[in-house]
Amino acid sequence: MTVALPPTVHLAPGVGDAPLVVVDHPAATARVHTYGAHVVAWAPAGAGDVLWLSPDAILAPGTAIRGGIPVCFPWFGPHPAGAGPAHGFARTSTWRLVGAEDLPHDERRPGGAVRLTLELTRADVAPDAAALWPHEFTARLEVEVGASLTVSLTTTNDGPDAADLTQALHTYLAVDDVRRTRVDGLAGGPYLDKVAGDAREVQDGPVLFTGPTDRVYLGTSALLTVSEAGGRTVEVAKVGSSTTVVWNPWSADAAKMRDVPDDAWTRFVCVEAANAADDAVRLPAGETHTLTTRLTLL
Ligand code: TA6
Repeated sequence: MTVALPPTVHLAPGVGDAPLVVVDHPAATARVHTYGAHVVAWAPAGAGDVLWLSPDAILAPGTAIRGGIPVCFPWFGPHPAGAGPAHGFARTSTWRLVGAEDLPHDERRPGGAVRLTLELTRADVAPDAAALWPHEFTARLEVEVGASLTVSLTTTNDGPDAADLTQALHTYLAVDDVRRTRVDGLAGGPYLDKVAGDAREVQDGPVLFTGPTDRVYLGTSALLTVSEAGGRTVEVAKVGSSTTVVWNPWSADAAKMRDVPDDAWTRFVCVEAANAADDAVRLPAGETHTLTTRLTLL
C-alpha cells in the first residue's frame, strides 16, 4: 500500500493482512477497515460514536463485520440465484486504499474533513466469489469524515454487457433503546415487509419499533431523521438511492446471531441507503452509478 497519508490518517492492524485506516481529525474521528471497505466507527468532535459496532463482531477473513456500515454489493440480500452468501462479496473482500487527503474547511465541510478512497475490482475478489457475478467492474468507496459522514459507492461497468446489481450501505446506527426510537420521512410510502413474507404495505406515520422489523421501502429518496425521545437525532440523507431498508432483528433473531450479544439488539437500528427489489440498477457497459449516504448528528 503506497498511498501517501496526511498526518490525520494512520494505519493499524485490521483483519488478516488488510489494515485498518484510522482517522483522527479535529472535526471527527473514524475507523475504516480495508477489509470490506467497512466504516466501523465515526464520531464527530464532541460527540460519541454514531455508528454501532457489535462488541462480538468477528474480525476474520471470510466473515462480514457486524456493525458499522457493511457495503452490500453487487447483490443485496440472498444471491439472485441462491448460489452465494447474503449481501454480495464486497464486505468480505479486501479493498485497496488508493487515496487519503485532508479537505479544507468550506460551507459544506465546517471544520474540514478527511477523504479516504478505497477500490475493488473483479481481480481483487476471490475467484469463487467473483464467479457469482460475472462482470468486470470497478467499485470505489469514498468516505468523507468530518462533521458529517458521507459514504459514496461508485460502480463502473468495465465489461461489454449490461450488469444488473442491487446494493446497500447497511448502516447500523447506535441508539439507547430501539423501542424508544423513531424514523421519520417514510410516511405514506410503499414497502415490502420481510417479516410478513414480503407483503406490500404502506407506511403509516413514523416507523416505530415494536417487534422484528425488516422493511424495504421502495421508490424513495427521502431525507430521514432517526431520533430517540430525550436523545439525539441523526439525519440520514441519500443520493442515487431509490430504496431505504429499515431493520432490527429483535430478541429472538438476535439470539441466533453469534456476533450479537443476546441483549444488544436494543442498541441499534439499521437505516440503509439501497437499490434493491423493484429498484435494482441496470448498468449499461461503460456506465457508472453512485450511491451515497450522508449522516449528520443534529
Ligand atoms: O438489511 C436487512 C437484512 O437484509 C435483514 O434481512 C437481515 O438479515 C440483515 O440484513 C443482516 O444480514 P447479515 O447477512 O449481515 O446477517
